[in-house]
Amino acid sequence: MLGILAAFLLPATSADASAPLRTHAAAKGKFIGTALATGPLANETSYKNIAATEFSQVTAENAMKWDATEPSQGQFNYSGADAIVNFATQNNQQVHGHTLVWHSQTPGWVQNLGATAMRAAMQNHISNVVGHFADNPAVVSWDVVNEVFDDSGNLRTSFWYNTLGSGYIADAFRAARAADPDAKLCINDYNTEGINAKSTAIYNLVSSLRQQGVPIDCVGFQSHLAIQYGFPGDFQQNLQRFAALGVQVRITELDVRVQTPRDATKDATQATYYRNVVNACLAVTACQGVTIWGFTDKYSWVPDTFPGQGGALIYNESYQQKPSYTAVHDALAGGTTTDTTPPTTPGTPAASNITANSATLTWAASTDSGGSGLAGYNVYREQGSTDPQLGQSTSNTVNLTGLTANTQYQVYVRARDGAGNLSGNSPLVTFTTLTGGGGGGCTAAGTVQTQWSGGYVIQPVTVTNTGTSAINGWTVTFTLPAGHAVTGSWNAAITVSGQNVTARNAAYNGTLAPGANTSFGFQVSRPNGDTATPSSYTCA
Ligand code: 9MR
Repeated sequence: MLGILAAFLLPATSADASAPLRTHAAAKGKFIGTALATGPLANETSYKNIAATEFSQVTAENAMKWDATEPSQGQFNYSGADAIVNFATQNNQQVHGHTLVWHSQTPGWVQNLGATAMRAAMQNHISNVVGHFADNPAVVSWDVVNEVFDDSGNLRTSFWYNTLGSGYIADAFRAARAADPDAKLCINDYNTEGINAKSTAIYNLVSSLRQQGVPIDCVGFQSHLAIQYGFPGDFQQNLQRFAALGVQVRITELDVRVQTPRDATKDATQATYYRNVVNACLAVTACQGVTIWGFTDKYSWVPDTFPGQGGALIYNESYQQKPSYTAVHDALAGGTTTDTTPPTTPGTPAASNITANSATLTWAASTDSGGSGLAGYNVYREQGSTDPQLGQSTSNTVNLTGLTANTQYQVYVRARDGAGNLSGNSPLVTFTTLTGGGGGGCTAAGTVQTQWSGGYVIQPVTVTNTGTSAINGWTVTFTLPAGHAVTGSWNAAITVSGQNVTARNAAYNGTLAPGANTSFGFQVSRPNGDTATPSSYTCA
């Protein structure tokens, strides 16, 4: 009765705002989940209450892994797994099975098998574990394979791969489908939130498996993030490209660690990461929901694995809600209003560490007030009608690579927010990459042609290609003695910074065949009576 009265008397928004995460998630057609540990689930009332009230989905943090379910060959133990599935059933939650085939937490007896026996053991394990839950409506999906790629996008050389070759992946999916034709079957990995070599390798694998008719339905993005590494600004775009393959996607193990101790600033940054992840999932129809890897900082894998880091979850050690909880809550509860306010324009980039094919740019950071938060920066080359993108970054610095040697670049930066709004263009920075050296390098030597009390002429400075292939552009650097100043030059473009002089080829003498040479010259003024001249020349 009281409840009915309260619902009647309170304004709808207030009742709505105090609703748990799962209520808001359900209204958006998504799940909000947590990993569960069996110890506190059995022993701690606060843990149990929050797990039941706030979440509509659970994943066993460890209880369904191979070392828990089949510690000895053929001896299956479902005590922990059943405890979690029963809890989920009582609380009307769905369960994601984690995980069937992984290189970690797999007993030694599996790892030591030969190929035929290992394949049979894998199929038997999948068939037993998935079969055990196949008729349970709470268990709706499985991580069939976990972390099968390394960070470069090559298949991980685990004992699975080393013994069975890449075919174990398709075999595992087929075995899982046979054991439960209704469960959604997933591949799961970390460091795959943004578009990168590893996520692209998974994308290609999923695409190829589906073309071959291998039953794979879903891709999990673990999302173990850290505020010091920046937010992957292309997360939503990445989810979307997988969705276009026809698979479901899900955030499977979200946490956002900080360097401990926590403070209000770190908490606020962390909260934007949580909000951005939830918003990315909300924006992608194929995203089923978000699972957080635990909910209280009292129980988290982070401090053990990353000493000095922690505070990664949405409740503190005393089960109090953190700003990250509010961020998840508000993102799930948010209306359909979208952020249309772009971030502020970044400052003028400064170029440093310039080589023949790379350069570092740094600029004054942007801010974002539109709600979705600053996601990162895109870096473009000014080239007229279409400006190609040279790189992107999640912080206010980028290392551009793959540049062309001895080439002038005019570059600007635009900030990007979580909703994809782009800021205005920063002012341009202009820099010129160094000469490549043509596969062997070059030398430069200068001769004093004439000198007088107040100056001298260096002619020629001979530039020789000492390499084995042609040079397309050269750069000679040298140092002027104190008080000396260049007053003229020919056959090279000279720039001076303090006492450092850079001479680049003119348009007509940059190409040198192996062994060929060319020359330039310059004139310098110096204090009366000074007899010094530059002592050496460096060619690149
Ligand atoms: O959180 C899990 C921790 O309790 C275990 O000790 C650890 C063992 O490898 O696994 C942790 O969970 C991992 C998950 O199963 C797969 N992705 C990475 C997770 C964090 O390491």
